[in-house]
Amino acid sequence: MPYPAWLPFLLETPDLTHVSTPLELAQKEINLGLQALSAGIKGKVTCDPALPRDAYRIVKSEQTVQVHGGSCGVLYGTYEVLMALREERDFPEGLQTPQYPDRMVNCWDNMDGSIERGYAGKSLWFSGGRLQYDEQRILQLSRLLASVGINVICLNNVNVHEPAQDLIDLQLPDLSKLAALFRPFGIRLMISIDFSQPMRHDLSTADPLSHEVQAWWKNRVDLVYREIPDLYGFLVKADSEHRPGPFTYGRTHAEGANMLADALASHGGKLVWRCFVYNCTQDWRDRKTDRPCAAYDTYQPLDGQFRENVILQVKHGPFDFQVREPISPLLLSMQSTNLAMELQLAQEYTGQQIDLYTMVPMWKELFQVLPKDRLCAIAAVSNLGASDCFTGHPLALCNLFGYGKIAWNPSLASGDVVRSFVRLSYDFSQEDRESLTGCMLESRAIYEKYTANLGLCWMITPNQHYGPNPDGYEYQSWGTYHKADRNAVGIDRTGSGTGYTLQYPEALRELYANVASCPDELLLFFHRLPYTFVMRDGRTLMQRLYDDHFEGLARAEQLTKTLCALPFPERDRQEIQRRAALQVSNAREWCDIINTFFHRFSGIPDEMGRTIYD
Ligand code: GCW
Repeated sequence: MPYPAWLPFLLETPDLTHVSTPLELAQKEINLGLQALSAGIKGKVTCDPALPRDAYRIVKSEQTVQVHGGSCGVLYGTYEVLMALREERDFPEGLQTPQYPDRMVNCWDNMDGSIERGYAGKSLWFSGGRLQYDEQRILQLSRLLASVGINVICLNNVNVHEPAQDLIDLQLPDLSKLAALFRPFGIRLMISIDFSQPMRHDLSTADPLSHEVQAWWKNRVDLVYREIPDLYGFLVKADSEHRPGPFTYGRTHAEGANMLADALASHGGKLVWRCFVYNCTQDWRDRKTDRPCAAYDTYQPLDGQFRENVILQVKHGPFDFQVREPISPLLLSMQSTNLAMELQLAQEYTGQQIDLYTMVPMWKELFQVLPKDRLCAIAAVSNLGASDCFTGHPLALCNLFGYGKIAWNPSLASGDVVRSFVRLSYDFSQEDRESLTGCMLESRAIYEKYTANLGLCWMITPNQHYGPNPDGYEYQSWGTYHKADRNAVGIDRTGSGTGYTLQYPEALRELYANVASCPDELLLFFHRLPYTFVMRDGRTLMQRLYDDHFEGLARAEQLTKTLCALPFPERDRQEIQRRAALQVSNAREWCDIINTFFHRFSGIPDEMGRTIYD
């Protein structure tokens, strides 16, 4: 079933026969779009090879709107024209260029059709061990991605299980066909590879310093580029959560990444190397190892040793996409290495596309501390799947939309991005639009309050990662502890504790290390504090834990009431209402279980006398 998402006025898919470039596509799209919008003006698209690839300029006269752009900018400018008309706003003035040249989506799709941490149905392109897809849906998806400037898609899971290892061996012709579908949209494919791949081809080692291994990769890459000359490159998860990597051979990650980068270099390919490396077999009794320190400890000493076509991809926080984490200090410390920041659109720890959770305000916090020019690229784990609306929850589409917008221009205000999404997606009155925008903008703060607030992380049900289980990860090997006892909770990560704060540049180090200046939202991430600790607002820590949870639940109930009263089209209404009801019961479980958990430890009653189940 076609689902136009935020482009409902573009129901008709352009005829792609004979279309192979973004310029040809843009010329079709502008005519289709202006007609659909009954804009009463003509459109003209021209490509100016002197402009940067993604740049465009929109020039409007009485009867025409012209888009001048670089080879992909023509298409971005075209979608901008159509969306601005639909939103009844002005066209942007002057030359528009993106902040980051490479704006990537990483899909964790497995070849059996399942998606690791996928909450929107099956894979859109894998099934039964091979590539298999509905062309129309791929075109629809490409259009969505291109309309917000996303230009790279990694098709397969970073955990490269069998048979995905065959992708670059046996399935090249099929990959090449899929690449051709994405190409007119300016979207390039990327493939996740397994570091030990040569060993499936009769080599006895995958040592990056072995000449035989280097030659094997060079040869493999040449074959791949013969079929897909514009492949973006390879994505690698190595020495992470039991994946193979250079550590097996006593080599550094610079040696591992550079070997692959050298094989890709002559084709202009990039090697994207993930920095999600930590000890996942930690003994919970070990109080010295502190997982958030791991990425910096591994990679910072290697700064400057990576080839020019290597990009280190770093998760935005030092743990793993919790509802609130401080920015990864690795992102602030690598001066001479190409960096990409990794976000997660899939709501693994943030409500699994059941609970409403709009991420743009959370990302904006990162850009407040991250100098914009630190990154050369940006990546996000996909929230897509074969559900009708692509993201399971129709409003989770806003995270894909917002990601593209923010990746293009991180200075955009959260409210403007969400308002655009709402305006494009629904024919609502202004009052209803504002009310939906309000719900979406406060959704993250609400979720944080009823789940693990004040910088507490990992109180989630193990493996599944939905719903509360405050001690679920406490005695496991993943390095994810809160250490709650009858007096106190949290971990001292300052210089006198695990030393994690020492990884930050001075200003942030001071801010976080000092209890008096550490933001409330991160207090228990950085400090171990007694329940009787008096917070800035005069309440005790214990009271804040109770108050936030009751407030989070009450606001979740209100939020879902507001949502359910909005006149969504039938297509979305049922899904939104069903998920809203589940969100309220999830919020209630979280509120009651976390409050009971702390009450049992501390024995401190709620000052307001509300019910805490014991
Ligand atoms: O948090 C973990 C997820 C894994 C994921 C891993 C990663 C793809 O639970 O499912 O594996 O992060 O980012 O590599």
